[in-house]
Amino acid sequence: METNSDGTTVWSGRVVRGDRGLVRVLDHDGAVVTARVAVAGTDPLDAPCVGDWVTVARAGDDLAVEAVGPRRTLLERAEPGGSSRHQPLAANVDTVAVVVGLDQMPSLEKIERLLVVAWSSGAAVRVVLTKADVAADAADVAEDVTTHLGADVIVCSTLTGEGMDEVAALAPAGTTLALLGSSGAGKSSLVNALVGEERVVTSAIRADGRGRHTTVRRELVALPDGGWVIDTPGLRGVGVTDPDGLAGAFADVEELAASCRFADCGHQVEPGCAVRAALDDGTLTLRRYESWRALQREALWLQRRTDARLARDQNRQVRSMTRAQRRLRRERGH
Ligand SMILES: Nc1nc2c(ncn2[C@@H]2O[C@H](COP(=O)(O)OP(=O)(O)O)[C@@H](O)[C@H]2O)c(=O)[nH]1
Ligand SMILES: [Mg+2]
Ligand SMILES: [Zn+2]
Repeated sequence: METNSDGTTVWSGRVVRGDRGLVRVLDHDGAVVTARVAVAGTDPLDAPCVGDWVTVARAGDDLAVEAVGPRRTLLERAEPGGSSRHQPLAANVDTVAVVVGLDQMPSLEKIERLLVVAWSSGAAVRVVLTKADVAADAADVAEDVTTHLGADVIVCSTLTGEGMDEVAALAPAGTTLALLGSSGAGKSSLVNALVGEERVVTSAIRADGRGRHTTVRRELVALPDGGWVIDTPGLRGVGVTDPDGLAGAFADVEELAASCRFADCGHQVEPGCAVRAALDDGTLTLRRYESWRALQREALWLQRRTDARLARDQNRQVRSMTRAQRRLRRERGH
């Protein structure tokens, strides 16, 4: 902590919770304070989010976030419905666990989408299949996910404790684990099991088997062994933001595509297409190929929209600058 000549004190801490205009920040003494966000900027990505390291200035009773530290990684999603604005979910994450409840096993495509979002963050990625106690075929499902999605899988249960050591090993001291998955998947239960006490509210599954929204705000929790875990809210949808994110989630397909004869191969009719060859000999399933194409289309479409918006914003800025300059010249009598 530093004290400035005007009596304000400045210290740094980590955002444990984000709300519009206000954040909760954990300081070095383990106290959590509420600070207003004084950082300028209109892009939601510039606002401090859970996991950010921030500088907070205190002047009397007023606490304000003055600066957001550089982010090593950023878990973000495009808001569903084709918005070109990205929403930050968690910053400075080392590992993203895509959490899937074995009781309501989603389609491989849904998991693939979550994997693309997870890989786009720049963090390491795991699939955590939880509620193993209710599934007779947990091992088979795990093998399916590994072979079809190429992801490393942990099977666990917060009820029996099975696999929980492996989950805990995802957040060693000094590192941050983020849990990503749909509502009711079992994320908050994992946080509670890692912490060893009831820290976040879990919800009963509704009679129709669908989860309910209970974790209203994202929350970062410090673990007893020095690691951190971030419980993200059950998202109804996650849009992929970044075509490059597909490289992690579809490493197998992208590797094939890289060995096509033509660099701009469309994988349709081109000779020497390694992707079509793999489809023909069965090493690549049509399901995975089509999933790859669909997510790629979505990411590219969104990227074009984002680029168009950025260009628009920039044009607007240039126009208003030109106007200001013209006004200035007029006032000076030129
Ligand atoms: N049988 C069983 N139920 C679980 C397990 N983990 C979570 N649940 C239940 O699944 C429901 C949703 O869990 P919750 O942690 O709130 O999911 P979240 O929405 O992803 O945070 C709750 O009723 C939990 O009690 C588990 O390992 N085994
Ligand atoms: Mg929850
Ligand atoms: Zn090809």
